[in-house]
Amino acid sequence: MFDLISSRITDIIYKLGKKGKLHSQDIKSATKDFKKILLEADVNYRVAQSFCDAIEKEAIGEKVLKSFTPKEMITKIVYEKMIEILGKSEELNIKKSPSPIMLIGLQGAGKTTTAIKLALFLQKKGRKSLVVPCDVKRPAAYEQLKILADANEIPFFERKLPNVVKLSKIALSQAILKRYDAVIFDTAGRLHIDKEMIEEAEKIRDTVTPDEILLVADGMTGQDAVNIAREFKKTIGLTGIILTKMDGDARGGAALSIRKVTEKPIKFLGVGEKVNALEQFYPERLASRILGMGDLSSLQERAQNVMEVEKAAELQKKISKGELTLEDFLYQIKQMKKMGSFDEILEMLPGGKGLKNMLDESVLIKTEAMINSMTKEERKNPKIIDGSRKRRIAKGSGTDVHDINEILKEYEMVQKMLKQMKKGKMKMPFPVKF
Ligand SMILES: Nc1nc2c(ncn2[C@@H]2O[C@H](COP(=O)(O)OP(=O)(O)O)[C@@H](O)[C@H]2O)c(=O)[nH]1
Ligand SMILES: [Mg+2]
Repeated sequence: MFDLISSRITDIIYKLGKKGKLHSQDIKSATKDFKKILLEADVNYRVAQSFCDAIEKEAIGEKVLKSFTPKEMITKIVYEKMIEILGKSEELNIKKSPSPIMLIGLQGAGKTTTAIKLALFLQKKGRKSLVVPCDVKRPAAYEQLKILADANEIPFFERKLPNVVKLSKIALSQAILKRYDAVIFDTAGRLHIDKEMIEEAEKIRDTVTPDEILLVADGMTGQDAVNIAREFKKTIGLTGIILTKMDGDARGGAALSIRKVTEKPIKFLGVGEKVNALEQFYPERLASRILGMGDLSSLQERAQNVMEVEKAAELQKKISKGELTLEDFLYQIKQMKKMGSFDEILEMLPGGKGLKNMLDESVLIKTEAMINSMTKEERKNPKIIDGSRKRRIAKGSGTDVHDINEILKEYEMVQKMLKQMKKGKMKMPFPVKF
C-alpha cells in the first residue's frame, strides 16, 4: 500500500534533511516535487495544490524550532497537512437497534465481499448482523452473498421477492424481531451510474432510513472513484466511504483525495479478497505509514493480540535495563511470526520500508534455528560461546560458524544500543503522538 508515494516523499524529506538550514528556495523546490508525486499518484489536482501551498506557507513561515532538525520540521509539517486532507477518523455509526447499513456502488467495486467483511467486523465487537441481498434481478448476486454468508456463519435473509422495497422492509422487520444489531443491505450495482440504479437505491433508503449509507468504491481506480463518490453523494447521499482493493493500489490517489473532495469520511479500507481483509481507517496511521514513520499503533494493536501481557512487561523491563538475552530474542522472533508476514511487520516499523530491501525472512528463520540449537546457558550468557560451542551450534542448526559470529555481533550491537538509550545518549526518533 502506498509504496511508491511513500518512498518518493521520504526521499525528498531525506534530501532536505541533509541541509543544515532550510532556505525558502529549498522548500519551494521540495513542494514542487511533492506536487508532482501527488499528481502522478492520481491525487485530485486541487487537493494536491492546496496541500503543497499549505506546506510551503507553513514551512517558510515557521520559526525553526531549536529542538527540531530541518528533517524533523518538514516531516512534522507534511504529517500535519496530510492529516488535514485525510480528515478525522470516524467510527461506524450504529445508533438504532437494529442499525440499517446500506452499501452502494458500481458493479465489481466489492459491495458483496464488503457486506460479509463488515458483518464479521461487527461480530468481533459482539454485534450480530443480518445480510440482505437487494439485487433482485441477478440470481448470481443472491447466490454469491448466500455462499459467503453461509461459509462465514453470518445470518442471511433468504426470501426472494421481486420487489426490492418490500424485500428490504420485510428484512428490516425480521431483524427487529430477531434482535439483530445491524442489517446490511447489499444493493444492486451497475457498470455505470444510471438513473434506475439511483432510483432503486433511493427507494431502499427511504424504506429503511439507514444509519449509514456507505459507498463501496474501488481504490485502484483513483480519480474515477472520487468522481463516483461525488455523484453518489449528490443523488443518494452518503455517510461514508469504503475504499476496496487497497492491497493492489500502490498509488493511493483515491485515498488521499476522496475526503477533501466529498467531505465524507473514509471509514474502512478493503485490503484483500479474504473476508478478514478490512481495516478501520485511521488518518494518523496512514500518514505516518506514508512518511515512513511506521504504523506504530497498528503494530501495537496486533502485538497485543499475540503477546501475553506479563511477558511484554517483563521484556520491557529488560529492554530498559539493557539486559535482553538471546532467549528473549528468540521469543520475539516467534511472536513476530504470529503477527503476520515479515514484510507487513517491517512496513509498520519506523524506517522499516528501508530495511525491507536489506533484510529478508530467511535471515530470521536462520537466526531462529541458531538460537534453538543453543543451550539455555548459552542463550542467557552468550559470552561463553567459544569456538567449539560455535561449531556445535552451527552443526545443529545447519549453518556455519560465520553465521553464528554474525548473529552474536548483531546481538552485541543491540545490547550496546539499549545501554546507550538507557543512559540517555541516544534520542528516540522524531516524536509523533499516536
Ligand atoms: N484484492 C482485493 N479484492 C477485492 C477486495 N474487495 C473485493 N475484491 C474482489 O473484487 C471482486 C468484486 O467483488 P464483489 O464483492 O463481487 O463486488 P460487487 O459487485 O460490488 O458486489 C471480487 O473478485 C472480490 O474478491 C479487496 O479489498 N481487495
Ligand atoms: Mg455484488
